[in-house]
This record gives sequence, C-alpha cells and structure tokens, in this order.
Amino acid sequence: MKEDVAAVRTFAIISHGGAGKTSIAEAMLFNAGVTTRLGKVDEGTSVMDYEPEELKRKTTISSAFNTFTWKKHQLTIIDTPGDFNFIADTKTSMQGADSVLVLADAVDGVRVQTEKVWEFADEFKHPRMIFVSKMDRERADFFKTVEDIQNNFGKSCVPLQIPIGSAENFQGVVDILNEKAFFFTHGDSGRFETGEMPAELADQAAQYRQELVERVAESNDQLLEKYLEEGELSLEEVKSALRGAVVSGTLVPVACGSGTGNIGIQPLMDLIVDCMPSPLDCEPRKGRSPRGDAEIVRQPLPEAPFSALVIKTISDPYAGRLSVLRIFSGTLSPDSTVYNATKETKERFGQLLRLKGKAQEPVQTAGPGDIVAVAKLKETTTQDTLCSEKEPIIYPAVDLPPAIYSLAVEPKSKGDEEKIFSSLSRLMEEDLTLKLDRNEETKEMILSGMGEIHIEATVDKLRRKFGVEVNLRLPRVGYKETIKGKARIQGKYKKQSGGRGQYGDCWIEMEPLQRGEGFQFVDKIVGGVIPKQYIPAVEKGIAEASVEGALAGFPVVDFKVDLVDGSFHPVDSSEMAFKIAGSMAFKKAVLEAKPVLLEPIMFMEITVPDDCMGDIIGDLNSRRGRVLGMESKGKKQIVRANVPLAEVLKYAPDLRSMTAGRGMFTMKFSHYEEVPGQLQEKIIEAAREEAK
Ligand SMILES: Nc1nc2c(ncn2[C@@H]2O[C@H](COP(=O)(O)OP(=O)(O)OP(=O)(O)O)[C@@H](O)[C@H]2O)c(=O)[nH]1
Ligand SMILES: [Mg+2]
Repeated sequence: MKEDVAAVRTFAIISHGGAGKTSIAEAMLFNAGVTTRLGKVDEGTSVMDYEPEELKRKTTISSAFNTFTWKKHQLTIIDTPGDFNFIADTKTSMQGADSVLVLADAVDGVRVQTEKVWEFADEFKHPRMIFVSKMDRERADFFKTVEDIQNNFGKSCVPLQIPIGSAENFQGVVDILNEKAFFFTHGDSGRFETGEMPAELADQAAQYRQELVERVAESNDQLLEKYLEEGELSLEEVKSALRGAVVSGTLVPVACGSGTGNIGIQPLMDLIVDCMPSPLDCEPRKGRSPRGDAEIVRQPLPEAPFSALVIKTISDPYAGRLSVLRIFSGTLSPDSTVYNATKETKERFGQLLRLKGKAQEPVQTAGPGDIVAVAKLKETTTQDTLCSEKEPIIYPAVDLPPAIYSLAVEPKSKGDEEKIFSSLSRLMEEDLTLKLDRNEETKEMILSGMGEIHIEATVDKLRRKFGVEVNLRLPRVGYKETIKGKARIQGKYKKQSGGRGQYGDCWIEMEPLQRGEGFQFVDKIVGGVIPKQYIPAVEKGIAEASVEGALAGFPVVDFKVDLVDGSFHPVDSSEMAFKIAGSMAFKKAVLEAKPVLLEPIMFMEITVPDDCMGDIIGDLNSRRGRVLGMESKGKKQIVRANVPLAEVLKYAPDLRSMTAGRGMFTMKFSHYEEVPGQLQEKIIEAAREEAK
C-alpha cells in the first residue's frame, strides 16, 4: 500500500483517560474509508476498543493498532489507554511510534495523567502535536485550553488552527497558515466546505500566525537570519520548514475539533501528513550490540539489516500468542526465521499480519515504520528485540512503574490454585505491570497491579479467557513482633520417667537489636557447662520458635540472644532436648522482654494538583502518615511521606476519588516501625480471633 518510507506516519494518540483518543481514531478510520459507519465508544461499535472488558467499561484497556492510507500516505494509529491502571501498555506501545498526538479536552484541559504520558514522549524524544478535543462540548473553551497547555508544556505549543464557534455552535476550524476555513455540516458525516476565514477571527489568527512564524524561524538558522533581516517569511518557506520545526521540538502545533462529531478530523489528518515525521525524519534508532556494549545505529531503510522491537503481546487461549512488532529497519516477509537478540534464540513464524483493530490481515512484506504481528513465537516476550542473526542489535527496554495495589486471590473452587497460577502467568505475558507473588508469611497469593480497575479487568479476563473464577480480598498485613526490654531466663527440659530420659538446660539473655538487624546468637558458654555439640541445637530451637511470636503469632525479629549458662546430663542429654530447652527459654524470655508489634511502613510519592494539597495532607495525617517533604512542579505538588501499609491498602482507589482521578502515586516498602499502643490491642485481638 505504501510507496516509500517517506510516506509513512506511525503515531500514538495519548492523553488522560476519556479525552477522546479512541473517538478521534474512529473518525480517522471512517474518513479514510476503513469503516463505513463512524464507530462509537459509547455504543460499543468502536473498532479500536473491541475487547469485552473494554466494551463493558467504555474505555481503552489495551492499546490497539490500525494502518490505512490517507492521501497517498500510510498512517498507522496506536490508540493507547489513558487510564493510569493501564499505563504500562501505553508506554510500551508508544515505543512503536515515531510521533505522538496529544489530546487536551476543551473542557477539562491538561490533567496529571496527560503530563505523565507527555513525560514518556520526552523520554522517547517523540515529536508531537496537540489536539484540543471535544470542542462541541458544553463550556468548551479553546483559548483557555491553549493557555493551560502553554502553562504546562511551554510556549512552543502554538495553534495552527482556531475553532469556528464552540459547544453547540462549533462548526469547524480555521487553518491559520493558509487563512482558510473548513465549515462542517451537522451530524457526523465529516462533510465540509472550504471557505473564507470569518472576519471576527482575523485578529486572533494573525497573532497566532506571528507566533507560528517565529517558532518555525527559530528551528532553522537560515530562516532565522532571513526572518531577522526581513521581518517575515513567505508562506512557502514556513510550510516547507514546518515538519523540521516539529521534529526538532521548537514547535508543537495545536489543532482542534471533535471526534464524535467528526469535525476537524480531515484537516487534522492532513496536518499529520504535513507536520509529523516519517521514520526518515527521525533520529535513527539506537541500540547496543549483544556482544559487548557498543552502540549500534540502524538506519530506517528497507535494505538495512532487519530489526524490530516487540511492543505488545496478545495472549489468546485458542489462537496462542500474538507478538506485535514495530520494524525499525530492514524488510520482513512471511514464513521467515528471525533472531531474538534479547533471548539469544531463533524464532520462526508463518503469516505476517497487519492489525486492523481486532481484525488481522495477512501481508506479504513489511518495512521501516510498520507495525505488524506474528503468531506463536515460542520464547519472545514484550520488549524483546528481533533482528537479523548476522547483524544483531538490542534496543533498550523501558522502565515501567511499580505495582501499587495488591489483593489476595484465592480460587472459588478448591483445587483451582494451579489453574489460577498458570492462567495468570499467561496474562502476565501481555501485561507487564501485573505481578503474582506468594507471601510466605501470610500464606497468601498476592496479585498486584496499578489499581482496582486493573485487577478487576484482570479477573474478568481470567474468567473469559480461561474460565477461572477467583475471590479477591484485601491482603493481610505482614506484621512482625520484637522486644523492647531485656530478660534473663532459664529454659529447662527434663523428662526422666521410664526408659531413656531427656535433659536440656540453658540460660539465655535476650536484648533488642536495631530495626532490620534480624536475629543474632552469641555463644558465651565457658567451661563446657553445655557441650559444644548441643549449642547449635539451642540456637535452632530459638530460631524455629521465633517464627511465631507470643503476642499474636507473627515472626519475632531484631533481637539478640546470649547463651550464658546451662547444664547437661551425661546420658539423657540430646540435640533434641537442647532444642526444646532453647525454644522454651525463648518463649518465656519474649514475654518478659516487653514484646511489641511492628508494622511495615511504606515510602510514598504522591503527585496531586495544587488545589488538592490540603485534602491530601489531612488525609495522610488521618492515616498515621509522616510527611517527609513537599515540592512544587508547575501546578502540581509532590508529597513524599512514610505511611503504615495497613492504612494504605486501598490508597489507589482512595486517591482516585479524592482527586477525581487527577492524582498519582508510587509506593514501596521502606522499613518496620512499632505499632502504637491502642492499635496493637486491636491487631492482637483480631489475630487471636482468626487463629481460633
Ligand atoms: N461531546 C463530545 N464527546 C466526546 C468527544 N470525543 C469523545 N467523547 C466522549 O468522551 C468519552 C470518552 O471518549 P473516548 O474516545 O473513549 O476517550 P479515550 O481518550 O479513548 O478514553 P480512554 O480510552 O478511557 O483513555 C465517550 O463518552 C465519548 O463519547 C467529542 O469530541 N465530543
Ligand atoms: Mg480510548
């Protein structure tokens, strides 16, 4: 379908959840003739949101791809999820793009989540364009949104279009550069007429045009010189330098329209062709050699050695595994063998498939800029590099955010544990933020992800794809016990009724250690009062007994035991007897040495808009949190705090509702701390209740 690499535009649509990404993609597909009816997210007729879990929630959960022709160019859309719950998929599939289209909702403006994906685009050095979406919504305000965009992303963001009317009077857009207006007919047919720019928009258009020319001039030394000398540039000069300015990042063009109304979408598609880079316009991809760390650059040419990155894996219980690749260099044909440089193995595949939302279409060849899929690779996973075996390269993998929400999973029907484990492992192939761990202390299977919706969607998939039903509940907190005081205690085990007796006797001194120091044992026996061979048995008895503390049965940590005295019996003493004596001494000593409960404390970094700050701090206090520091970044505040795990088991959904989805956080285990007195009682009582 494509003529050459210069005619390829592969871009990702990114923004916060619900800004209209999928609706824009649908409008493009409709305008390009890929679909015969405009797909609607709300009606479940979207081509790009097709998984049952997406239809149920009316939101994108898993990025989708579509390739089509627009005015002799090959456009490939990567429609990404906007919700934080599915951010890993957004980030990994963004690696497949050469540029990004960032959406800003004309009512809601730039949200925290949009900033997050903008940072990803920075990380990948993707040139970008902004589209102010939902111009037909009530209270839509283009100029306020542009102000918000510039406050957040800088003055390089300059409108290339302005809207004609807004909300229910939104009719179309003005192309500032060419001073043309596109008036759209009512309904979502996308039909429009080209006409004169309305007079009342002339001043505004002239002002933005000036800014635009300056930005374009700045991207190019020759143009800048001319501009400074003559005070202006010709339309042709500006137009031919436009893409260069976007690629260099000196200009981020802003367009506007409505996806569901199909207004302004064809002009947007034209801008994508004109302003966004082909693979040839981008810096060639860099990777490293699998042998040694030498940097390798692959030119985006069909005749270069083949190289591609696996940006997504789709796991299907029947069709098997589908690996989605972005080709960076070379040419790929069906029925080939490629080299997986990451795993150092060869992989064979049959058909080469182009993705069309849910549908797949076999193709005979694919080259730089293409996103294609192949089935049933044996060992390949997302983030692996596939390449020519003779000229191998490894592209860097991206960092993904750590999981922040965990639930304990158990099977609805007994005996399904193994099935849960294997099915979840399959789902983890396609979802890199999903984690499954067994907590040995609490004996639970813990499923972790980015939030409530992430885990719920995973459970839905488990049921649909593998027929496995599970129960979920908040995990138990891994409390521990320790001591605050000292004790000197005798443990004596003596059994001398009939047959051979048992005799073990030890005196221990117990004292607390610093947090994290664990258990230390010091042998201070002199004069052989306990024979050498029995001393490890005493230590073992203590270590084994410390797995269950005296307070509530949690493991005892951070204490030191000195073995100071004891006695033995020449016939009845044994390792077993000394082990029991050690354990007896330990149990008594703990009770005497002021035992206390310890709880895990998390380190959290919370990013929220300014206006939520008071609520967030107040809430952290009520969760027994300790704020360590604050930092402002634009209109956002970053709070760092230590908070007990028990208080933040549900922080992901709670923060979501406190900030209307505008807050984000990360958290990781920091250290253990003593549980305050009155709470200890409650936890101990609950643990004893459960043990009954
Ligand atoms: N009025 C109006 N509503 C829109 C427009 N675009 C999208 N919507 C509505 O906004 C909601 C979200 O639209 P989507 O296209 O699913 O947004 P998204 O950015 O793909 O959302 P996520 O996939 O959840 O990140 C849906 O109810 C759409 O009908 C628009 O241009 N105008
Ligand atoms: Mg979507």
